[in-house]
Amino acid sequence: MALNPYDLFDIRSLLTEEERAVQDTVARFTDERVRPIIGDAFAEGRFPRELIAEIADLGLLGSSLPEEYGGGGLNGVSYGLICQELERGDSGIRSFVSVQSSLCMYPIYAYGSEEQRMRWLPDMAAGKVIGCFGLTEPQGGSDPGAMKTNAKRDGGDWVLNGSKMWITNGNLADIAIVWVQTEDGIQGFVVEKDFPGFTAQEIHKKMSLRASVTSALFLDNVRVPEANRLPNVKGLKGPLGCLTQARYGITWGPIGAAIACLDEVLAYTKERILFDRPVAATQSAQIKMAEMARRITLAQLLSLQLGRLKDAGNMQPAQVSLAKWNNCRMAIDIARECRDLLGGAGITTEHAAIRHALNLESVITYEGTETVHQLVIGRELTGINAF
Ligand code: TGC
Ligand code: FAD
Repeated sequence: MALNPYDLFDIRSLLTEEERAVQDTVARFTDERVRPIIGDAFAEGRFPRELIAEIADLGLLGSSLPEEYGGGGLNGVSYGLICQELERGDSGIRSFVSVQSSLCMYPIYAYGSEEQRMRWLPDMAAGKVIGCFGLTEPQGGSDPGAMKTNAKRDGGDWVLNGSKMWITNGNLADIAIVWVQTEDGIQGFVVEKDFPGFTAQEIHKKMSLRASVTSALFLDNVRVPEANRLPNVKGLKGPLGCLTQARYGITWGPIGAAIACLDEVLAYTKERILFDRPVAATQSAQIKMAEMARRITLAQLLSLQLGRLKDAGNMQPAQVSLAKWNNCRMAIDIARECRDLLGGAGITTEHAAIRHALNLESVITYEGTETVHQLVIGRELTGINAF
């Protein structure tokens, strides 16, 4: 029996029935609702916000949170499969879900009070309240501990000043989880979009993640009530704990992007006749595609084992770093190679490869650059901090 070219090691047989059902549901959504429109949305530089309600109805926002907060109670592997299938459509759609689920709902759930959870999480799961996550600052995202944005206590309130850069969902968001310096170390605040002094400015001229909203946030004497401070975490481990959740999902996402690219070139090279034979019949094209399948298979095994470790409560940040590094590198290499195999046709958004390749330039940079993740592993191996 022929093997599935996108699952050569039958990873699917290692999934539970529920995990398979989640994957199938999201795959259908991507095929029917995302892929037909996403090339144009990317070309127009438009996030397809009309999909938000459907994404929420499918239970993809906060899917791992308990049902009492509007979540789906799904395990980590299911969340990973959601990311993979969404990113098979576009990294921007997966980004929207990652930010809402892992970077906004997760900190409210993990670090918030019960009142804060009840106030925001059910509406966020329903897609009625959209969040963004403000950690990176203009002077250097790799070193968030050096942030300048700060909050000072003033009576019962806090006054926030500073700015954040490259914030996904910034201009879409109703609330921003903003990380700031305080006298007591780094703390997180829920800043509501209509608080005076708070503004979001969309970043244009992007060549990557064009079907996603990216913004700068400005905080000019923004008065935030104590009730909006996340009370249960202090220090850099607060935002880094959210990043571990999001990075885990990002290890799966690029597998989807790589599969989409391989799928496209398998079809294209069989049809494209050059020198009296299909390009797919040449040894060099076959070696390239075999190499892609090999790297996709390794990435799938890495993310699945990472997910099983996560679900057993044993996942370590350095393991997430290794998978984020490996899987982003795998996908960007594959997307670029696929773009090449499409020849000139590969340079327009009529085909997916260049869109995925350009998107992956962001994916390999955000949530910790490739270098940051390499240095995390170097530190794990040697015990020496080389940052
Ligand atoms: P370091 O001394 O290593 O750690 C400070 C404290 O944090 C703890 N910690 C972690 N906790 C949870 N998860 C992790 N991954 C953690 N890494 C460290 C650590 O144990 C310590 O705790 P404690 O209790 O001792 O205080 O901190 P450092 O300043 O040396 O920094 C280390 C470094 C460079 C790895 C970190 O700063 C880093 O990861 N930099 C990259 C920043 C980054 O990834 N930014 C992403 C912004 S958000 C984004 O890009 C969203 S895009 C989303 C989308 O659109 O999909
Ligand atoms: P820098 O930190 O200035 O890095 C520049 C270069 O220096 C990189 O090559 C880096 O690898 C290298 N470098 C860093 N440290 C070292 C070292 N010690 N040794 C050697 N080289 C080093 N942030 C958010 O907070 N929220 C978001 O929602 C969000 N969404 C994003 C969406 C997009 C589309 C993009 C592009 C970014 C987003 N980011 C977000 C920001 C992202 O996390 C940062 O871009 C990333 O962390 C890198 O920071 P930087 O851009 O300031 O680069």
